[in-house]
Amino acid sequence: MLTVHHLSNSRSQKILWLLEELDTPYDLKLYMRDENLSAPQDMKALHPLGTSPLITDQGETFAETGAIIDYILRHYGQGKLQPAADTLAYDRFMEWMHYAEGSGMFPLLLEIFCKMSDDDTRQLTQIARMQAAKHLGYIESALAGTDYLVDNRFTAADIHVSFVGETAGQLMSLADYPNIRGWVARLHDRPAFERAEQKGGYFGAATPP
Ligand SMILES: N[C@@H](CCC(=O)N[C@@H](CS)C(=O)NCC(=O)O)C(=O)O
Repeated sequence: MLTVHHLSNSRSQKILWLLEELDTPYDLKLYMRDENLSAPQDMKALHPLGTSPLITDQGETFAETGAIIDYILRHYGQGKLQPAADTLAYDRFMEWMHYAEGSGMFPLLLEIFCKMSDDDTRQLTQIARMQAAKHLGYIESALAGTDYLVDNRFTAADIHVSFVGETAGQLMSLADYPNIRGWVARLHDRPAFERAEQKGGYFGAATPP
């Protein structure tokens, strides 16, 4: 059975949520962050990156949220939560899947790293904020007149990209982004999200990196 190595209040909540949506059984191993909010040594022993999420399946351990979502959809999804592969919707779906960690998270992580630094990072923080505004504006406009990112139906891309909206909400006001706020609230209302939170512990996002 697939094992999810779940670090408290981290991206691996997305993997629990995905598995709950798919009704796929899994073993859950819980890990707590250390005093520096890093993953504990036990996770580093599993994979050179030691970051969360990690999954182990068939004796192999994998990192990276997007790759893990793709793995689970291919091995356990039975075509659910993603468009058919030969459609334009699938190409858009993949665009969002790569976007989440490839671009969307970057300015938010930059701001978090600036907060962690003792140096004067005001200029860098300002750049991070400008970049974040660009990305939040992009997601906001993609959600205009639609409940979900792809084809107005819930897919794993919503699960993956929601971490950008949640993390941004912890760092700054989302008053100018009503579509993002409504979308995140809609996603958090899903029974599978709530089940994942019950099993994995409270998920407030933005304790990262
Ligand atoms: N791009 C990676 C980022 C992984 C990552 O940085 N995860 C954070 C938790 S949300 C983490 O493991 N932090 C603790 C650490 O790096 O020790 C992914 O999507 O899996």
